Amino acid sequence: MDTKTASEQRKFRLTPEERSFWDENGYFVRFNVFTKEENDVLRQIADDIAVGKRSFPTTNIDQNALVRDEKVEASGIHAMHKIHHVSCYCPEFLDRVRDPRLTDPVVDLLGPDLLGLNNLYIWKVPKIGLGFPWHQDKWYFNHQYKTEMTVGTWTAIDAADVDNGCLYVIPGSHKYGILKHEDLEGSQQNEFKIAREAKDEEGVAVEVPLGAVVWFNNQLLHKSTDNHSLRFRRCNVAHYISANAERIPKKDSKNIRPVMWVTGETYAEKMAPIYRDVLPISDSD
Ligand SMILES: O=C(O)CCC(=O)C(=O)O
Repeated sequence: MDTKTASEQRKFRLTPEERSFWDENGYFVRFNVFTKEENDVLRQIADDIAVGKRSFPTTNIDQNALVRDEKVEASGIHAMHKIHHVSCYCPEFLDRVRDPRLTDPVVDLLGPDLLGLNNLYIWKVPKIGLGFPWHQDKWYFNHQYKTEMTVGTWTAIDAADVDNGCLYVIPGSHKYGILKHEDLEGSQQNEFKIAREAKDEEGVAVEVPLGAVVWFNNQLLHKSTDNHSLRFRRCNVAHYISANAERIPKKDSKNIRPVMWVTGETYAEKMAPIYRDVLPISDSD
């Protein structure tokens, strides 16, 4: 498929049906967006990072919490949970973030000037892969940026279903406002907090074949369950923000998260620094 379209063509833009589903529910899904071969390129890079064949900042690598807490033994890929800010260090992931099949609908939602925020690759390995609690990604972004809406895309590297830990969403919860998020206890991935007010019975499983993409409003309540199957459930998550958004100044400049240019104009005074190319990996990373 020729995906290198001129940006003004925008052949993957939102349909009116998707737009009204989005407005009502806070997400929508497309099937067959990426081929297995295209996703295999990302999978191979992530696996190479997991086994140390490709360098990546160790601060951006999260082990499975059960392995970390020595509750189960696993190594290599099977000890992985996720890596984050991947598109800041791997050109193939940066290309994916800028792929019009992901960005055309985002331009319809956020406008023509887009920046890429966090970018994750999640393994959720067979049997021990852990889920994520109910949360709203915007709770996290609100500590870093001032803006009305940000948009996430969730690409299925493998088919995802209730057995291997697919996403669950609460349709319409993007209209709830931002709920309180609290710490988790136990062997969990402790980088995530839980929105305890979310009602589990309102959750809808989003089962998808590999290559499908879920676009979601970052205020949408979502979670995922543990992987009880013998299959992997891998995904790539890319978050977008309008370049018109403003960064909230941080005292500690070392902890400023990198923001990647995606498309359109930039407003450096609001968001500096903005990167156009992948960053070098230093020895201290
Ligand atoms: O892929 C998953 O299991 C959940 C990911 C998620 O909730 C997130 O990235 O915010």
